[in-house]
Amino acid sequence: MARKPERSIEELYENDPERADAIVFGRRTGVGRRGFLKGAGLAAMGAAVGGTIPFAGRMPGGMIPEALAQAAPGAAPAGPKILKFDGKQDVLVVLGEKPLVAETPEHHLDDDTTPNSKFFIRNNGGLPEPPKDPDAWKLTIDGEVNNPLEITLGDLKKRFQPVDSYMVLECGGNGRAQFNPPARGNQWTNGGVGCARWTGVRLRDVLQAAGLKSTAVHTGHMSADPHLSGEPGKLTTSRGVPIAKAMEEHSLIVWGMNGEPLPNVHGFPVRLVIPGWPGSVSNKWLNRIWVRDKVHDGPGMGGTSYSVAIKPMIPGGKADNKNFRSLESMPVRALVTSPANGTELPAGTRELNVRGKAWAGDVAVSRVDISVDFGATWQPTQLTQPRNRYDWYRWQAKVKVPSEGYYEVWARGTDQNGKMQPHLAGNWNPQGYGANAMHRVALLIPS
Ligand SMILES: Nc1nc2c(c(=O)[nH]1)N[C@H]1C(S)=C(S)[C@@H](COP(=O)(O)O)O[C@H]1N2
Ligand SMILES: [Mo]
Repeated sequence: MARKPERSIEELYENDPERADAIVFGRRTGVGRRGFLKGAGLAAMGAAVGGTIPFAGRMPGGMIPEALAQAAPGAAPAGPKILKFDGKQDVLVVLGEKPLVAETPEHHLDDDTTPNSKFFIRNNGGLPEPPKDPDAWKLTIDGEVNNPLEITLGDLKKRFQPVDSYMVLECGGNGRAQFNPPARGNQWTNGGVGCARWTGVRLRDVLQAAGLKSTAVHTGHMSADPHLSGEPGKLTTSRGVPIAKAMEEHSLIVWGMNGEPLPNVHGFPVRLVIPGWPGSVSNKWLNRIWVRDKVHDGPGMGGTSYSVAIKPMIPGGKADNKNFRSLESMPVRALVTSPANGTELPAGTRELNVRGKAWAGDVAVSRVDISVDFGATWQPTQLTQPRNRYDWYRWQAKVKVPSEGYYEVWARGTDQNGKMQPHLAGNWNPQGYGANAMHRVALLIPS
């Protein structure tokens, strides 16, 4: 690789500070960034990225180093708020308190299987009171069926064949913070995702026992979590899927998460896991599946909810509901889980191991490539095949760097259809779905 003259981050900012500032602060990436810039100034920024950028000549114009999108130690007035919650390690970042929403920082997704103690939380309402006798919990299957069922969890476990499966659960809004202008909703970075081993029965087996009528076209999922308004019986969220997705062998009704009963916050005693699609279809605290003769219309269905624009719309503009379709399979995403963003490596490091995870909704991941020179050159990584369908892929690579300085590892997943992650979130929509820009991790090798 040809060495280009080195350029400092200060210089980058000096050329056009207003524009640089607008780029950094035009997107809402977290707490305290503006305070950090104003208070600590350019010197701190230089220190934050280590002063020199060996591949600066290959940096796309106006690109702000990832290091600036994170709080510099000691400089930010307020860092991310860490969740304190029974059963959770102190690693989740709070995105909302009422309802409770918390994401897992990328480097805490380094385990092959995400432990319950690190699994992200997305609630739309309150937490229901956990039942004393979970096996007495009742689940109703009704609507377009020949034999409506009312079955206890205890009977469900006895009557149907149990299944165990590693599956990714990802919030439909994962990546939302990448949108510019900002999209409405929880500002997920990349951590609205986890991969657990789920234990349950196939939804298909249960629907078949109820006997689907020929008029059955969609499911509607109902849950016991109380609405934030306090209004009794009002549903917080009630999503559903076309019958074909419900009948897929991987769509499960589960009670076990990584060998334990579902924690209350994840839907105790029973929930759906409908993999590959926005996490919202996987209703927690499940008490009824209403089989419908039309697309379900519960809260969270229709309009721009969990939907993406069919024809691109003007970013920040007014949405035309007719131009929206429900988001089904989630887009491809690769995450660097080690090293962590902002890691200072030992002086003299010239080669490092990089690893992470990747998944692509309903389809396979065909490759993950990484770059340490701002995308000028890419190298393939080694993919470990999933343990079963809908498990995530684990990937790893060794990369070389030519000198000390500030680097970014960029990771880019490609799915089996050749669809690749973009540099920036595309297809803007008001509620911010489908953002899957490449993950970037800042690294510093001191001299
Ligand atoms: N009953 C109920 N189910 C729900 C939700 C909810 O608020 N209530 N949130 C959904 C959303 S938007 C997501 S992304 C996943 C999150 O699951 P988790 O909190 O177990 O990680 O649950 C889904 N199931
Ligand atoms: Mo979600």
